[in-house]
Amino acid sequence: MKNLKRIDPQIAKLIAEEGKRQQDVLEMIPSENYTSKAVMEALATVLTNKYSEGYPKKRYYQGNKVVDQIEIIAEERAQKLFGVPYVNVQPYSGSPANSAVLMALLEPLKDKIMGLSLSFGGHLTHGSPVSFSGKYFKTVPYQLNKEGLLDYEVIGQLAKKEQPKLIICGFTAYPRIIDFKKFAEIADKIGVLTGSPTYLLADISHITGLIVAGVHPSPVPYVDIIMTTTHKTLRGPRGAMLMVTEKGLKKDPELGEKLDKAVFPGLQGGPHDNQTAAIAVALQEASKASFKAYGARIVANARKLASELTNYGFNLVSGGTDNHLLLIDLSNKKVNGAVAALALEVAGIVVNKNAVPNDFLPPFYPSGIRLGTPAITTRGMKEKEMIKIASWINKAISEVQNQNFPKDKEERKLFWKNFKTEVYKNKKLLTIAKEVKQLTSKFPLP
Ligand code: DSN
Repeated sequence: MKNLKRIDPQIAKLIAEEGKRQQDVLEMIPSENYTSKAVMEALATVLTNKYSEGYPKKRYYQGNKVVDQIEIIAEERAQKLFGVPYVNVQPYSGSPANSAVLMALLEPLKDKIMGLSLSFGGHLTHGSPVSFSGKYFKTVPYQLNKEGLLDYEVIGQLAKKEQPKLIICGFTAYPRIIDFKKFAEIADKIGVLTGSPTYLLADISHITGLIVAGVHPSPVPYVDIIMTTTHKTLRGPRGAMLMVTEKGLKKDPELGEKLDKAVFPGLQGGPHDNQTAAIAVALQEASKASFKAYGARIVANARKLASELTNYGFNLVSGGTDNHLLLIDLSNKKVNGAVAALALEVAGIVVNKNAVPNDFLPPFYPSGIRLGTPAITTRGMKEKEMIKIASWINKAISEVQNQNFPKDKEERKLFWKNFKTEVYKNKKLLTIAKEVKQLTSKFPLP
């Protein structure tokens, strides 16, 4: 970074600070990860200088001979890795990619989307009323059952009644295996009932790496369209891909063209060619045998962490995990997710506050926290470290549990303001942070 240091020392210093933060703490937000140096090298290249509106060999600007090759390589690698006939690697990120699916397939204010409710672990773009997806399309949210699990029977009944044009499966806070076959049966039945296709979209952003590694079933045989971000368990740069399966093409042979048009010119301008190159690199890395071992290790670590935390009396939504993430309902510890997440951050453990199914608390102070193992597994941590991490989490939460969080809005604001000052002085949390730093110093970033 010698040029950056010289030209803009202020930004250079902050980037270095963020690098140190990432090194010193346990990054346990389940949607975060560390890319390889090779991915970052591809990002920081001359490709950022280029405009390439359009698609390979059909551009609106000259000078895309090299970029065409890069984009084709990225597409071909994704086709091979996932076993799909069509890929678009241009979406800037997950939300634009999901928006492109809606734009390609649905008529605004008329057609219905059926996705998991945001408060149960769905995504904003799966039909939440605060997002484009819920404002411009009719939506029918489904929920999880009392155990925090998908109830395919109930979802099927809702689909039959509401007859959505698009069903979305794939979530941001669901710790269990998704049965894509059951979702397909639901969508196919609606198609037969209405005489026009009901599309099934799998948003696999969280679990892509696990699917590639073979530790989560693939949606490819069952769904029509797949959307994935590239920066979570796949460990690439920020970005997203849209894929169409053989089944999707059979349902609608123009699905690929429709998605292409929705991405560009529908929603985006020029693709970020440096990002495309970095996606290609990540896909190459994910095709190696070592990536399979990585995926299996993510799940083994999450399972170990889940069993240790359960032994400490933590209440895991759905009773455990099959994938990379854990959703903890902290109600029995008498602490909310906002207080717990901040205390953990002071202790060097970075998670996010999260609503739990049927949460009685508001989204800013929800009842739970969400944490996961993709990033710490990238650093090489294993079961032994999970045992230690669980004991630190337990100690840190003990420091802040059993507090009476006020119900009154104004009192709550005051409590939160005081807590935000006091928590940084908590000696026990600061001691944990030191111990965390000792551990993380043995596990360098890629
Ligand atoms: N923000 C992502 C997550 O944390 O799951 C979803 O877009």
